[in-house]
Amino acid sequence: MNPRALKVKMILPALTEAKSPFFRPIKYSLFPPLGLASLAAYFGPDDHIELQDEHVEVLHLDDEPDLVVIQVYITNAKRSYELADLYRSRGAFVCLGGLHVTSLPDEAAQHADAIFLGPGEDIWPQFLSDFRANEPKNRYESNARSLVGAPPLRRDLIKRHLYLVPNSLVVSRGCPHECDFCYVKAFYGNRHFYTQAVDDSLREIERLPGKHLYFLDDHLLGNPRFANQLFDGMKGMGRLFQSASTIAGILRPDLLEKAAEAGLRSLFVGFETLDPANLREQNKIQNLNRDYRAAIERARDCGVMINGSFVFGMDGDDESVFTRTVDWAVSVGLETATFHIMTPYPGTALHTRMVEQGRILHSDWNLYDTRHVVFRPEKLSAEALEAGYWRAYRDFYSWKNIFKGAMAKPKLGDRARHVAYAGGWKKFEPAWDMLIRAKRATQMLPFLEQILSSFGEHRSLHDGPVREESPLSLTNAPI
Ligand code: B12
Ligand code: SF4
Repeated sequence: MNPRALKVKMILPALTEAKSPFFRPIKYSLFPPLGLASLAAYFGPDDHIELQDEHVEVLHLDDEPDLVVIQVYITNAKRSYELADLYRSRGAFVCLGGLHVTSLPDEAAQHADAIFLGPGEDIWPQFLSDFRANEPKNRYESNARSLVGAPPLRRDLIKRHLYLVPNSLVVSRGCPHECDFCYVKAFYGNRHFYTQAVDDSLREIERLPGKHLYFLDDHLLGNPRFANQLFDGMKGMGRLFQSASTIAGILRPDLLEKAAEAGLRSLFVGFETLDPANLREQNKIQNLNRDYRAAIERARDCGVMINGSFVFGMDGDDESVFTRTVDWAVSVGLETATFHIMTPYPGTALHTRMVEQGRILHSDWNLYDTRHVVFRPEKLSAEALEAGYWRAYRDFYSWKNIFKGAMAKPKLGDRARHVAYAGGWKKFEPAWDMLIRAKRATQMLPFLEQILSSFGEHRSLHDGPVREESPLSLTNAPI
């Protein structure tokens, strides 16, 4: 370890390797590894960095880097540790950080030379300076919660052509709320929501080519003052964008209109459950007494499509929850919906509660993917919960329900558009997969932009003739 140029390997491992026959390209080829690209920005101009994302490429593991940097989240933890052990056996210095390391540092430490807890903007430059001085510590814990002065992320290291949404960005971290099942408080601690300076966000947007943007922020409308200024700055940029927010964020007067004017076309929204007792149990109090239907209609009036997210398996859920939820989502005309089996991530209040109640079934992190039951549900068997989850997806995306959902909309044009969007995601998935396997993911972007742009225009289309459009709602899809 000396001031010489470093050979660095940065890896985002995947649970299912890109070469596996079980790999679902469409889901995993959406977003580039922004976390690693932001850490890469702290290296010097002479350092040689290779960034590999196993979700979209086969890792080559025959190299001999000085430093290996691995991002660990829950479902890639096992694979991360395998890779870490491999590189350590070759003498590389291995750093592990990210959400899972923060939740379970002692587990991660067995596979690392240094572990990193929390966001990297303060501890990563500190480590690099220690490392170059031959004095690396084996544990770094982040205290700062600020993005001020953070260098722009190294987009040159991202293989844009492999992603459907290369123009992903984050302008804030965390979320102002504290839902019990969510990673946010476990990762960020008590100061769990902060934003960039608006000017930095606008500069980042300007670096991105084309029209389409995906803000991967947990709650883009979470700080109304910041969001207002951001949308003011974006007005006239000709962008189309997607992001996530809450029902309260949508219902707030004026903000959504401003967002739509700046180019917002779709929002991922956590409805989670239709049962107020479940909301209280999960501390999702910001959803209590909110009119879900009014929020959906308001979004639609602004030309913003909603991907509703729902969680199954809370203590109030019994066998009826699947049909009730799907029927409701269809009745309000949601174009796309994402379903999850409740999953207690280590470090969350939900996990603590489940451990205290002796309800955790196992710690096979590969199965903590929100598609498997890893705890003992209250009013359902684990089998019934898994079966109901798959049935909900099948039922929601059945042609019968797609047409029924379309009929929930008063205008003819909106109905046709609904069928195109909702049908596009599930029914045409094999065609998109083919393109992705051919490493041409970005070639789908113009289609996406065309659709998003027509969605925003629908307010002025009234009941007139509907234009032909591609049935695509991919980036409104479940992540
Ligand atoms: C994009 C995304 C994905 C992408 C891929 C990941 C990617 N490209 O980064 C895809 C679509 C593949 C994905 C899949 C899944 N995801 Co995901 N995903 C996200 C999302 C929305 C954004 C990630 C991001 O870019 N953040 C912004 C960057 C800047 O932050 P960051 O990545 O956290 O990096 C910072 C720190 O973590 C830290 N850091 C990270 N690594 C390291 C390493 C070192 C050495 C250091 C010093 C620091 C450090 O420093 C970085 C800068 O501050 C997050 C939610 C979120 N807002 O973060 C969920 C999230 C990470 N996903 C999550 C989950 C659960 C999943 C799935 C299991 C869900 C599912 N139902 O399928 C699957 C996994 C599938 C599988 N088979 O493995 C959870 C993780 C929970 C946990 N405890 O691990 C999150 C937090 C969502 C949530 N709200 O629960 N996901
Ligand atoms: S509102 Fe969403 S992002 Fe915020 S804490 Fe709750 S689940 Fe997490």
